[in-house]
Amino acid sequence: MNDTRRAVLEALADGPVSGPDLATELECSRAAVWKHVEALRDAGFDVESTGSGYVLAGDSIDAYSGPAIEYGLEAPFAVEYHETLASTNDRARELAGSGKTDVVVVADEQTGGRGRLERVWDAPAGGVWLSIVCRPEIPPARAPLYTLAAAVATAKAAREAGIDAAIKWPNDVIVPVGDEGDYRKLAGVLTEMEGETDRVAWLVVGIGVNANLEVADLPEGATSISDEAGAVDRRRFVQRVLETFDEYRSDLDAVIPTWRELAATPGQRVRVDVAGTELVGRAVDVDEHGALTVATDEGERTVTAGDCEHLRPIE
Ligand code: BT5
Repeated sequence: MNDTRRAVLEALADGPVSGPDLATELECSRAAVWKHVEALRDAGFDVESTGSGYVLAGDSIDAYSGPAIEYGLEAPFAVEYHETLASTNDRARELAGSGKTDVVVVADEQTGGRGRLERVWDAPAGGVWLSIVCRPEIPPARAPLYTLAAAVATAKAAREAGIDAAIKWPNDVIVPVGDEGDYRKLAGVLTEMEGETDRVAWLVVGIGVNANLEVADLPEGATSISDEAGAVDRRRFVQRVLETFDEYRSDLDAVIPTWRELAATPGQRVRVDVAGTELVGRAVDVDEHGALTVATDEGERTVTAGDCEHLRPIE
């Protein structure tokens, strides 16, 4: 959002304020003020015209749009919002390829959402589907920390929304069901990158959260925020995810300790599918790069990537 529009919005939040007063305060024309007000209305802000001027209606801003997400966001991201997109990761990759950084692509609906290994990700309208473009100065070995930071940020935002969320290695946010290791999937992360052996050029961190969705509209084994805890204010939820992600990407050493606190995987019996081979055992811990150590009958094995399934404990 440009500075004048943000100033108009702030004045409206403290309003009512008249158009001429605002024009004087911001040193612009009354026509310009009117244009900003119309643009804010288009972005979903509920601007009322009263006898004493313009005022933002209500206590909270429940709009879900680029300017609404940027407004009050305490993290340095620009937000590009689309009602519908094939995949926010695809759009974010385009932006990354043209040199952009610290941009977040958000869509209400995705028609070609992707999971890992080209799996389909169901993304109907009402969810939180976003992709963050960043260009960190890190070697590729540190990149998985960004995926873990995204899972940490998502799990924390879900907990703030009243959900008993946990992380399943490496990147799923789940809601445990019972104490036999069962769970439902609330969110997933898909990180894509380009770089050379010693340096990351860009990272696209895609986060998909089943926010305000009916479980019947989701694949089996999935759950949603609205089903677990009631509808969430998606604008605030996205802000919290971005703010927490920003906090951890600026302090990568804090990612693993927090991940451990939120993780459901260590201690579980797991089956990890690593490029076609299966590993079964007890998940022990993650190392400083986010790799999982599994105690198997043949000794400890460390896996850096793969699909992990929590198994029922052996009686
Ligand atoms: C993931 O893949 O969990 C990563 C999902 C990332 C989605 C985000 S949305 C924004 C951005 N743009 C994109 O196009 N993608 C990212 P994976 O671990 O491979 O899990 C995929 C599997 O989860 C599928 O094979 C289904 O079984 C299941 N699944 C599909 N849609 C789901 C949903 N909405 N909720 C829960 N599970 C789902």
